[in-house]
Amino acid sequence: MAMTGNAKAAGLDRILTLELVRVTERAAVAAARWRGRGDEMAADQAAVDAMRRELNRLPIEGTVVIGEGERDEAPMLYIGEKVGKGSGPKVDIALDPLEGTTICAKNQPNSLAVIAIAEGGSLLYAPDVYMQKIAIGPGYAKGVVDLDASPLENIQALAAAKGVPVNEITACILDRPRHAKLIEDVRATGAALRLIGDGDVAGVIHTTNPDETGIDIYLGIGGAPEGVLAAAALRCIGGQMQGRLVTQSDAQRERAAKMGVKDFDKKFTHDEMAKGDVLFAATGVTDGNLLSGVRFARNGEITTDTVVMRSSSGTVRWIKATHRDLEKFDNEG
Ligand code: VTB
Ligand code: MG
Ligand code: MG
Repeated sequence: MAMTGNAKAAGLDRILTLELVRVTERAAVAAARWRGRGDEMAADQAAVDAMRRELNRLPIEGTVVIGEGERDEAPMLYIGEKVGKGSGPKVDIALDPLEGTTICAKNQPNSLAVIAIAEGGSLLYAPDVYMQKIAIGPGYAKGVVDLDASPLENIQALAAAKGVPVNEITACILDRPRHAKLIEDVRATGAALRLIGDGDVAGVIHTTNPDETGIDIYLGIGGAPEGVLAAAALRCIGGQMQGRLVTQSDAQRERAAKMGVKDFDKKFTHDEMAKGDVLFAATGVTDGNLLSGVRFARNGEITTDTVVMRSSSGTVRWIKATHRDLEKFDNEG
């Protein structure tokens, strides 16, 4: 199924879906070796190196559009970096080799290796600023919740749509001082909270399976790059999300403008942040609510747990893989 030229009319070459698994698996394994060692930088660097090495083995002409930062601050997987073998479809890539570096360093739940791939020009080029976000899982009418509605309105509407009392709704929010008012307002509705230290890509994805994760809605301000990654996931697995950039200085607005953002106050829906055919993969680094962390067995076998999905088909695959002799291939072309 070799493919030449650009992505097909039907979307991206589906063979890339499974190729992506290897990319997040390898990043996750590299990061997992640093779990619980209190060294966020080392964990992140290991994930970045591994992800970049695997990406450069893919038959794509890829451009990193959401990555580790601007070229002058990130030596690898910076925004604009070309990755892949250079032959194959032209794709845009959003990635976070270790989403939740602090979680990994502390060996707490839900750190992930994450990537999304889309046809060129179809991901929002989000600068590294904050984004105000709201997300719920699939099965609800469009517009049940809204970024501009109050927490009370949103939680009540969601509870009614789910057919449960408000006190059976759980909202996931990043535990930050900037969310003091939001946290108070959500508690006042009667809903429960899951306060997380980091990792809002996982937080958003968790809304897609409340029975398993206990999370019905994600609310609050997190990273804009993480917002686009989460939007890509929801495009594939279902659900609704809205996001709005939060710029705090002229310098940030300049950066955003340079990346093509025209309207700073625009409320983006998830399908505006990630258009067209999108592939998304995430591998658990530490144990999480939907994905197990990497396991290192005494016999040398390594087990990884990955979800990989594609928007045009809506296929969601959960892939538990056992790896033997993983490092053997590290130095191949
Ligand atoms: C979130 C979360 C990330 O940053 O985007 C958050 O998903 C927002 O930034 O895991 P602050 O830490 O400044 O609140 C992370 O926690 C770290 O990248
Ligand atoms: Mg990162
Ligand atoms: Mg991150």
